[in-house]
Amino acid sequence: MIRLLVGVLCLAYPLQAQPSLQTQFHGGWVYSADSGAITGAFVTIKNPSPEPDTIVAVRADCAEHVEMHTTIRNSDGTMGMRPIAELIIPARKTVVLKPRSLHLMLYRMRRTLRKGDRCIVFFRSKRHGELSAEFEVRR
Ligand SMILES: [Cu+2]
Repeated sequence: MIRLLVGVLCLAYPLQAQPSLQTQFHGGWVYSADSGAITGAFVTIKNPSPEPDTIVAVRADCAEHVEMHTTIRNSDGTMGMRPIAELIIPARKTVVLKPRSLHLMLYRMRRTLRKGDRCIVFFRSKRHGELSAEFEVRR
């Protein structure tokens, strides 16, 4: 009986331990947008693992194309943005994507999104493969 119990625990442990160390996505939200338009999306990304993780690609069910962007100050003082190929989430750290900072750009919306609608965003993580998160249209 004890041997059986140990066997069951050994099988169960990796299944329970893995998700807790996976990169997590919290509070994802997106601006409302018309079909075909461009919009912005934001989320808090938490890496509970002792190893860094890198987001190398993003896609969404509601848009034909998604880019990760960073915000920069142009030489004339105005704000601009540019795509980034990778987003590193350091070990045991949280990275916040928010307006006028790091963000996601959703291009060519496949449908009109209004407040309360949802969009599923898929993040390709170097360490964990494809991870999905539900984003809600907030405003
Ligand atoms: Cu942008």
